[in-house]
Amino acid sequence: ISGANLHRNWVVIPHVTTHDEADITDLEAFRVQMNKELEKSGVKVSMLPFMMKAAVATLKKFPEFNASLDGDALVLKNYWHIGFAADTPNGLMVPVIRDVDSKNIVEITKEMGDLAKLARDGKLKPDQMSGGTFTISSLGGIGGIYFTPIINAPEVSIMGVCKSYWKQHSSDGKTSAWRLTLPLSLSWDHRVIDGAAAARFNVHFARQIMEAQPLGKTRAHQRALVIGKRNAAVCVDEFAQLPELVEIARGGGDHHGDVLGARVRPEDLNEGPRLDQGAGLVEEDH
Ligand code: CAO
Repeated sequence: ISGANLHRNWVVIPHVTTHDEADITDLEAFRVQMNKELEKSGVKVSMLPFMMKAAVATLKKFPEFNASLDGDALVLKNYWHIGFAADTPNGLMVPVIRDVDSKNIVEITKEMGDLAKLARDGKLKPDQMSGGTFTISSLGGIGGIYFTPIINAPEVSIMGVCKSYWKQHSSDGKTSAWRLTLPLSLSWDHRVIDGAAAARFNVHFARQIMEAQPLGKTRAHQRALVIGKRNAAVCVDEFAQLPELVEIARGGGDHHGDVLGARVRPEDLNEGPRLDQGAGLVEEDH
């Protein structure tokens, strides 16, 4: 089904792929803990929804990646509809989750499950596969280390992720530690994006994930996760039943007011990283 589109995109778009890696050790521990708490609800969260949140945070910082090329005009999108590649008996399909910025991890997980099932059953409607602004193609459940994902036009970039693996990292050349490492492969349209921007995009994306950390020390705080210590995507999950993973919006204002849809007590936030001194407010050039 997708063969003609893939061929056209490969031929028409000058693709370049930039590879990088992200340390997901802490995020994976958080995900495992979250799934234990969600066990009874039947929801099982995979890495992909976290990747989607990290993608939105990164796309907000690099808007030219969340765009389409219309003739010679680059149209920047101020919404974040993220497609995900799904492997189906009928071949590759790309369902789209709309407004990922305003959905929490559990909502994204459920919608992804529903869309993936529709895709496998051949029941996806055209509007469920259109309007995407960026795509993630995950082979993480299968294997591989790096690959070149094909851009899903009219989008101008796509993130490929492969299976995470344990790798020894050293920050000083003297000591080292085993870290769970996620390979990233970002393909980008060279008519729109240059190599330096693509490398910065990957570094920022990886940092969103790497710096993800629970907000505080108590049980309630540990359900709260910050993605990006001092930047856009701050996920907060308060009391167990229905985790509220939210994003602190960019822009000014008191950060408690910026927590979208969360029921978070200021004291919960204050025990964590100094959100009041920058989360979601600081433009940091990682
Ligand atoms: N590293 C290690 N393990 C990973 C992982 C990663 N990056 N990503 C997922 N996994 C694990 C999951 O945790 C899960 O493990 P458990 O069963 O032990 O919990 C297992 O792999 C299966 O995950 P999944 O693939 O079912 O779930 P997902 O949310 O990661 O992906 C979907 C969902 C629909 C994207 C996937 O099923 C799929 O179709 N992938 C193929 C996409 C594809 O074809 N891309 C290529 C396009 S170019 O031709």
